[in-house]
Amino acid sequence: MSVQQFDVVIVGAGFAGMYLLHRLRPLGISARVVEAGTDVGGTWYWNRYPGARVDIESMQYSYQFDEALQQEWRWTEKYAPQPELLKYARHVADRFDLRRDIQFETRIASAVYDARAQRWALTAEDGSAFDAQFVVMATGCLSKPNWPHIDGIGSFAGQIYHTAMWPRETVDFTGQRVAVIGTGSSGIQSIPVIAEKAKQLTVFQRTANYAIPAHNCPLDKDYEEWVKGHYAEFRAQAKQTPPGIYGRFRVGKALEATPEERQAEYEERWKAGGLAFMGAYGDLMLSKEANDTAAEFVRSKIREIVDDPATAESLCPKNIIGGKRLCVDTNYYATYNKPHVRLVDVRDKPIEAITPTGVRAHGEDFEVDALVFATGFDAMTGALTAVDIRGKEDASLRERWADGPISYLGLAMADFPNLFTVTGPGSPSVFTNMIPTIEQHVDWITDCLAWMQDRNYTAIEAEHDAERAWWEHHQEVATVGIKTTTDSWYLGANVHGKARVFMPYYGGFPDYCRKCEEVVADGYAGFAFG
Ligand code: NA7
Repeated sequence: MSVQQFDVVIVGAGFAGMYLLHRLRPLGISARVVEAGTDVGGTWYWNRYPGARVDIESMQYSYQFDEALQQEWRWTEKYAPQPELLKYARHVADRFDLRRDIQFETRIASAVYDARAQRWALTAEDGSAFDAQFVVMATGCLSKPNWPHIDGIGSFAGQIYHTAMWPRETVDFTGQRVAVIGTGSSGIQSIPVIAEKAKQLTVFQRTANYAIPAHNCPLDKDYEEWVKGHYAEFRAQAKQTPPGIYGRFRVGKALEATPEERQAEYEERWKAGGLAFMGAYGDLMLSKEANDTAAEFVRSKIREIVDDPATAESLCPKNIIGGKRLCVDTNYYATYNKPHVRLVDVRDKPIEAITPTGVRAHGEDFEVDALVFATGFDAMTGALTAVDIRGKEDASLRERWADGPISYLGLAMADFPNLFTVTGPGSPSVFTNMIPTIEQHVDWITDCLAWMQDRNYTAIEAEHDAERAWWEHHQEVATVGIKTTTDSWYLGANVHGKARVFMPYYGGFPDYCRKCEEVVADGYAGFAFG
């Protein structure tokens, strides 16, 4: 196969890859997006499981780079379901004529830097080869599925699914006995929908999670009009909040409120629904005692909703609220009131094995027709280390990150010149509204390439000192408060054998953006150019 040459190869055609391609075109920079799937959409291409839906309101979870796009596109629901999100991604691809520069069904396997030529050689699993001056990994934070280490996983004779690799064909569970393993966001969204069809549903729960009702509904037309009439203002305000989401975030302390005031505040937020629940007080993630007040409120709701006291108790999370990512649900807890739905708590006694007929746990054989793994992702680093990336002097990213990642601003790594990561470890990414965060990174990378073009620079590399200093700051910020007291995918704790290092930047979107702007104002401080 002949080697295709470009200025930039972008890996991944999700929201990041698509927007980057669009931004590079006016600069006259030749770019090719290489995508493993058959279509654009990234997360929303792969995660087609029943009930998959965004957990940030659609009016916010959307691009803002093009005014006509954000005015003309119409979401139908408060929280868009996966098919609509995929439709949106496809619409953007068509609207901006992106497909002609995207190569689908091509999974990059390796990227090797030639320091003399200052170019990258990329090879795909199918043998396709690319030669590029720059590589941008737009591979997403939650894109490498995590399969648990359970004996006999390959022996199951029925249908096996992973929520993050859901088939494109409709899966019909009507009349089937189904097991779901995992109760993170994907499990919590899919369980109620699977329960509607399945004859019998058994859920294997290792860690109970907090879920706040979405109260999803058709998008209110007046609200849509109001937002569209004030989009610029609305987006600007969102940028000033730590998660980059427009909403009510209070700074007052839970511990300074009376029990009655707290109850009223939590009730109001429960009724409003969604992730904004954690915006009730400023100290919820700073003090365990404050956190307990919110956690206990949610536990009381679970006990109210779930009829069987033993099941309710199992469903009550023991961790702090907000340690793992909060889930946003529709009928999750109430699903356990259905007579054909059973919860099996595998916290103290892990699943013993997958057998040809089902799941063995607690010495019991649970016979099922279909097995759904809702076991999440090798988050933040998984999709990056899945590619054999070799920088200067054959430095391997996989080896460099064996004890946990290190990156300058989540954008670039020392010894890996001309390589950028969109929303990489060390950037706020998953703590924020992903699309605006992606836009911020893509704008930064594009501006940087334009700046280099103007000065005839051909190589850029993060400096070791800057990388180390940023990483130290990032780790320091992570330990402020109680976030890291819970095992979570933020820490890599969900993946067997993965180093335990906190990965997303916890200092908030506004501070992070300021830092990125300062770096630019300082002539790209912390980067060396050649
Ligand atoms: P998550 O949130 O990582 O959830 C995965 C779930 O799978 C979680 O409940 C895990 O329990 C469970 N799990 C993993 N391995 C096992 C084994 N061996 N036995 C039993 N249970 C297991 O992934 P999601 O896909 O739900 O959501 C990821 C993000 O996507 C989400 O946070 C949103 O941002 C969107 P554990 O908690 O590790 O004990």
